[in-house]
Amino acid sequence: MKRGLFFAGLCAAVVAVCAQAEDGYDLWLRYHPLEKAAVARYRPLASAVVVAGQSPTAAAAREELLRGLSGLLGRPETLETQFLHSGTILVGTPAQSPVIAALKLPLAKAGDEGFVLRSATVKGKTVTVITGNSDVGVLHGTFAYLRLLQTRQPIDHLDVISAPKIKLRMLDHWDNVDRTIERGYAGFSIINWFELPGHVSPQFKDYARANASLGLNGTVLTNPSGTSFAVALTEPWLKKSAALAAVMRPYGIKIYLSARFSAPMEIGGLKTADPLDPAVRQWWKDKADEIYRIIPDFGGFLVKANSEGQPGPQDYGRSHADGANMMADALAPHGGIVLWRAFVYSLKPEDRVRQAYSEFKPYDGQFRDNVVVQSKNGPLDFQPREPFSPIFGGMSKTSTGMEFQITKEYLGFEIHLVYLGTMWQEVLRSETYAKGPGSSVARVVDGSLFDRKLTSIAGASNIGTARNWCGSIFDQANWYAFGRLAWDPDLDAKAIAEEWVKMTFTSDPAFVSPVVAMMMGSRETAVDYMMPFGLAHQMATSHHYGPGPWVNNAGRADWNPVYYNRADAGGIGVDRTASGSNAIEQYAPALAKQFADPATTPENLLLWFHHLPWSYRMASGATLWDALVSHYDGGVKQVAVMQTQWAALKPYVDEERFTITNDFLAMQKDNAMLWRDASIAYFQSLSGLPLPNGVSAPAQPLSYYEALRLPFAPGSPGRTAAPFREERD
Ligand code: GCW
Repeated sequence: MKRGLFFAGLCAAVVAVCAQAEDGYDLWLRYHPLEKAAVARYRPLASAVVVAGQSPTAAAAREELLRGLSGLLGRPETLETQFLHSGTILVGTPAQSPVIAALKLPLAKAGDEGFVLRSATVKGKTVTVITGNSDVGVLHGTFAYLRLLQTRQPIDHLDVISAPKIKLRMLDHWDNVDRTIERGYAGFSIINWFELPGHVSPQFKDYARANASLGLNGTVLTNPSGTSFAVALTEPWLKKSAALAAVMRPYGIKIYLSARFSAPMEIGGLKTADPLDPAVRQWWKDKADEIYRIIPDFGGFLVKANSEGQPGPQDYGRSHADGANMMADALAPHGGIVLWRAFVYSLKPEDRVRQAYSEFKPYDGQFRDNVVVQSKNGPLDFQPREPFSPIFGGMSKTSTGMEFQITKEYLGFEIHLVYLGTMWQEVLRSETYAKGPGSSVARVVDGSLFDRKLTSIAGASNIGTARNWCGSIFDQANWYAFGRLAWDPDLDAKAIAEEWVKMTFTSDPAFVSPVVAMMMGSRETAVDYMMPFGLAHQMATSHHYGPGPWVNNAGRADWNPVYYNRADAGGIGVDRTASGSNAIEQYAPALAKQFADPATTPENLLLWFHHLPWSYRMASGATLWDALVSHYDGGVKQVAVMQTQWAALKPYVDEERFTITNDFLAMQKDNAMLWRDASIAYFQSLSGLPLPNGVSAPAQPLSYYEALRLPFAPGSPGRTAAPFREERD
């Protein structure tokens, strides 16, 4: 007896310790017990479960529901339909469950992957129904139902219909086959190619769960850059991918691979990769047939061609359309898709930000139906702030897919706390005016503006072998927000942040509201201390880690910070109006007109579109010089505020997650100061103007910052792994 008590006490102590030590592995699917009041409210409505389906996907839904309910409320009974009682959750499609079918729920609106959640009365019993037209819809509904509990929403009168607005919702891995990750800041690739296909790490199932919980339905396993990934298209490697596909399949997620344009030469022994050469076309057809024999539900190819040194159709005098269509023809018989990236640039005299549109617009309408032209959100390169790319709205006869960067290459890696939901919302809600007002980027991407059936959104992943997946806890929010916006690009970034905070930490309002406030302001804060007013590409060196607005690479007179800021004694910014590169002409006339005049250009993009004197008067009445310096300084002050806010929240967070965030905020503060001081030191050396009141001079002379060689951030072995690295930045 005594011994029993001792053990009980020991276990309780261990549980208490374990409960505190959270390493972040569980992401937003923690399912920790809810507080008593919530359990009392929910448990009577969620005390038993009937899952009708038998498929692996239905099994995944059952497993998740039991796991979630057991954790949140206490284990439910699992029942057969005939015994259902009040408080039962009925799960399945109408085809599987006559009881659900009899309710005649409005499933038409749920589509192939959506769901209906409904409170109903069956045989006099109060039940909750989780249903969809497919098992995968039911699975998505299951996650959505659990999210309601995790975020403390009412569940007694449920009447939810939800369907994804975008067809392909993709997580793109820039993972190299040697497991390094290009622009990865969270360790190595979670895909262990060496162990595949013999062993699939259990982490992969958790990866599938996390993605399915957001409704993502595709993942590109390999980096579209570099040389090594062609090997992934050979038979032994396809078998490795097939093993991963088997784990992803029950979760409604297809796998895609990057296709290296020169693969017919590298792994096929051909002398050319010319897309109009019959032997090359046949090679891709045969390759597609082979892939589908091994992975019957293979999604398709992601292609980076004629960009940053990658091979492509232009090597043979052919167009992007020729290249994309060749692959599309090979995949079409199998239902496969080509995601052809519009991120192209080569050493041409044309303004760098004009190039993607210039190269693609002439081919509008010439791409096959199974081709998506996938553009980054902005015309340049995932900078802290860019206007939206004119590809969106500018190509009405092409499926133009959105590509966001979840991994924070230009926004402080795993170190800086920067919530990207607000940035993506800003892009998605931008007006293209392609068909007048109401033509937002979201309406282009969801296909409704130009009536496109094939629609797509992709995020360059931020995950790796770090125990917390993303390198930092707050970067999990970016994976989460991307997935939620992929499902519904009209969701509100603040609402998404609130959900994530509640699911990841606690629903205590004393914690939720300050943390959400921190997140909501965080991107603007980073913009302020790094690149205010539409400045872009001001990073020092190839690691992109710190400031270098003075960098003007010898021998590379373009595409460096000086090229992008054009600062001199007279002023700063790039003239992209008719008197400059005229990049504004790529936008709809209403926008081009707005961007033509500094007075009507949004202030946060002022220097993107205009070269202005330091004395230019901002709307506030301050000079551009004073306003610029104040923004740099304000950004640093805001990081200090975030530090204080976080420190005050210690009582609400476990030690481990508190500490990593606290440490990173301190590093962010140092880094923000460096950005501010170096930028001010350089620009002041040009403007010769005094600093505005309240801003102190940079701690060091300009020469100090110029000479500084920043160490690489930890935990990012892949950062230098890709070839062409030095040529690319
Ligand atoms: O921003 C740049 C990155 C490259 C990346 C490229 C791209 C995959 O620095 O690392 O390569 O974008 O999107 O193709």
